[in-house]
Amino acid sequence: AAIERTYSMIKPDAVRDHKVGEIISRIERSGLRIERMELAEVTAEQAAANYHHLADKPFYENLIAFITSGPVVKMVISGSSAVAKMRSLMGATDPLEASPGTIRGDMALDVNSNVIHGSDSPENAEREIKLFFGA
Ligand code: DAT
Ligand code: MG
Repeated sequence: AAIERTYSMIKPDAVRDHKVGEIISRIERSGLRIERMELAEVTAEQAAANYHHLADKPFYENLIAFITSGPVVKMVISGSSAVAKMRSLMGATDPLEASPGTIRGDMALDVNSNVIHGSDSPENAEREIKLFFGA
């Protein structure tokens, strides 16, 4: 499979709850490579751009408030089929539906604070890497 890049970030809930090390360990154990990593706060502009597809949802305001509520760990991750591989490590969006053994299945309880973000396509990955790390 093709070597590709994806964008991922450990969300503010997981940073607050001291889960960064465990999540990074899971990513590294999977064979994916962390190319870049930075602790930073998501700006209002970045949050709006990252979640533009959800702007009409009732939970949108909460989602923006949550993702800007404290530092996140931003990462560029690379490897064979990195986009799909990260999505598989993360598990389903709603932790109640995420399988045991996935990051969300093991570490999150609630769709409002589901521990980690990962791009959903190679095109979105490149767009999100630019959005969060610059050109
Ligand atoms: P994912 O994060 O798995 O890519 P998404 O892009 O559909 O999922 O949604 C982005 C985030 O929005 C998700 O991580 C949590 C929040 N979200 C999605 N659906 C939700 C819902 N039904 N209720 C509350 N928050 C939701
Ligand atoms: Mg998404």
